[in-house]
Amino acid sequence: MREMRFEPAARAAVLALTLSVSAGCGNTVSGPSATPTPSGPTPTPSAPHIVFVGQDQSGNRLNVFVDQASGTSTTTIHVGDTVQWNWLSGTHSTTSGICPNGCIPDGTWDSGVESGATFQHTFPSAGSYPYFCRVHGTMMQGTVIVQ
Ligand SMILES: [Cu+2]
Repeated sequence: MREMRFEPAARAAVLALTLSVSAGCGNTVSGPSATPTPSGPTPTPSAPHIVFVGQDQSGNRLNVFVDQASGTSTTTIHVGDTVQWNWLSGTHSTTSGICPNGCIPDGTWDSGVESGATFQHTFPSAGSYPYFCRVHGTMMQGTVIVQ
């Protein structure tokens, strides 16, 4: 095995690192070597798509869902993406289902009635996912389109 040679500066850095690690009293070592490595076949997920709940883009408190990107109640994402609803005012839910004759939850997701909350749902399959607010019903609906 070939002998490793360090420049004096590198030798000092190694010595300093060794000292700082050994001074850690057995606690978990932090730093570059402690960075967890993602495991599993799933690629690094993208940041969630944000939908504002209870406030329009002008800051008016309304019974609306407003997608941050589209500015409408429709959110368009890709398979595997996550939507995060951020409650900005009022008391609402994000509940999957449709409102033909009263709003019927379909069980795909339901935040429950909340205020000042956040709620996330990840969409593993393509499709169109309508949702509504349990408090405001047909007045307050949105759609997630997963491509
Ligand atoms: Cu509502």
